[in-house]
Amino acid sequence: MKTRITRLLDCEYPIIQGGMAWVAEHTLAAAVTNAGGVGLIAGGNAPIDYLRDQIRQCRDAVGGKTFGVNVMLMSPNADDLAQLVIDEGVKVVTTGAGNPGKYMEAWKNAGVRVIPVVPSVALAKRMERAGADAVVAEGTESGGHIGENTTMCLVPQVADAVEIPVIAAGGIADGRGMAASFMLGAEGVQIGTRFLASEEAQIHPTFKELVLKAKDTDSIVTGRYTGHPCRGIKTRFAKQLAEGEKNGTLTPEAFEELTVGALRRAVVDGNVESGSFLCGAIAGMVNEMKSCADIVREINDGAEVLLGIAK
Ligand code: TUI
Repeated sequence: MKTRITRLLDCEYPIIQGGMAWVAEHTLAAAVTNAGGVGLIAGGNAPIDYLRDQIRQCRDAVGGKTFGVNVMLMSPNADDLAQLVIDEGVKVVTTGAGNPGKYMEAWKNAGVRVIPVVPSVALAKRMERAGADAVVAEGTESGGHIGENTTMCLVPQVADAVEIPVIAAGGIADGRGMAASFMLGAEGVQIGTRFLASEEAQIHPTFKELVLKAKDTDSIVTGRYTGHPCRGIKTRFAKQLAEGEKNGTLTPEAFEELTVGALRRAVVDGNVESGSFLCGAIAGMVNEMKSCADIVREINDGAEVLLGIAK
């Protein structure tokens, strides 16, 4: 399938991988890129030397094919990572959790394709004016830090509001979700949760088990009162956070303290007592481990059949 996204990113399929902190390292990113999509290395809060090494290992593994970096704008390392992607000649950057306006000029001058992730029409329009090449319209079904609008409502409104191509995200894990996104005006999809249950994802087996076993009702949003709502698997720990938030026994400060380092505890340690297993609401539909190549091909081929453009 060819769209403005496959042309912009020089890839076979208009499928990009979500920039999941701690999860999206070079092995996963390279696997998605080598499958014909666009893999991303997530900056998260990681140190710059580590990320430089990740970028180089990914580049070595993909033989000239396109991969990118996700810059989490709340990270204290965001300025340094913004420069690193330029220094390393990374071709694609997505951003999350903020407005990347201050980096836009430097990235554009360096020829980087800039794709901000946005939770609203207003931010999509602002990003287009600032020179973004495309936007990811991310619905509240997504894992991690989320806005309030749903994918179904957000994608068509963003597609109507901007001229640049729109990539849909949030709740997409098969060909039906991709085809539906295209019907809403998207020209690509960003997928995170489906890749958690991939053979190449270098995450703790407990995390994969939680995703594979999740039902439709097994995700929960916590932290709305901190200003940074996050969706993840409804573990006992997540339920305790939600309860403390609701009944007032956990102050926002105490909440932040409990969740510092919680992504690492989930992804690296598989710690269900105090880890935050961020993932999207579509986890209930992810029931089988597969290779990234199979995931990308099946989603794309499924969408092509539904859209009536299969060869
Ligand atoms: O960024 C994400 N997902 C994330 S980031 C993350 S790490 C984190 N952990 C705890 C608290 C905060 C971050 C885990 N998952 N997705 C993209 C996304 N961007 N979702 C929402 C936004 C967003 C929100 C506000 C983008 C822009 C924005 O703009 C505010 C402004 O400055 O105008």
